[in-house]
Amino acid sequence: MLLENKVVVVTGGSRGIGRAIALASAREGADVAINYWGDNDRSYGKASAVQSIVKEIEALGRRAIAVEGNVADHETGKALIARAVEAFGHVDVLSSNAGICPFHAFLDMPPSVYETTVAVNLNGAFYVTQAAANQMKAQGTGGAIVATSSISALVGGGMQTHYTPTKAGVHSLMQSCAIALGPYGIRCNSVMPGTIATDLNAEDLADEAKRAYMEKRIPLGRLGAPDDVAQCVVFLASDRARYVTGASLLVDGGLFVNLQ
Ligand code: RM4
Repeated sequence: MLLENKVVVVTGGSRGIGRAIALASAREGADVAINYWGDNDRSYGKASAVQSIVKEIEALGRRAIAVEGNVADHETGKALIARAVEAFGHVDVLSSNAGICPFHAFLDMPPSVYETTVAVNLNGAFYVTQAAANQMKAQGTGGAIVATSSISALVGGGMQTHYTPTKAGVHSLMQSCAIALGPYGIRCNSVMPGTIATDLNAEDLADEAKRAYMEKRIPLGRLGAPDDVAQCVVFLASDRARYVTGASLLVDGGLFVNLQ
């Protein structure tokens, strides 16, 4: 078990990649604090999305709590960490995963779309990372922070001019935090998912031509699944990556390198 008796905090953990990270962490022996915001997704039967993942984790014999909060609010990270410590006694891993990607053209993008995307994806990552790092430092036993950056930190998207800078910023945040937090034994790394089929891009990929184009560009021949990313997050969070910090891991099926 790679995360035996660890406490893992996941932001944006009710759906998509975050949900997979929460589940994968529990399967590897962790208790999980799951942040969510606006959980109006009823795709998981009668229970809300977050309650269904809590039940799924408890069915594995691990503990889980659901904590609502918008990571864009600088108080949310502190409250989330406090609830995790209250419930489980300590925090060992932060998966800073919460993010949005409202696809939008550049020239007529309203300030609200730009500012909300930056507030959630970048400011949110900063505040939650800061809150978790302060708790880890106080505990004195190190820790691991894994941010969900993106292939979009490295390449652009015509409908993502607001989004790609935030993913580049998340990657850079982990690089600088690796330096600032190394003295406390806190490792900071990022995963860079490629095109992973989640509700974040369901509308975008509902366009069959777009979906076929993306699949054709991926050497492994398929869109990614959330658990493809979650397994890499578990690795970076685990002691197997004990000498890895300030690094990033592309999880994209070869999409980034595929020029021709
Ligand atoms: C990723 C990448 C994918 C897109 C998601 C929403 O960073 O750009 O292609 O589907 O974001």
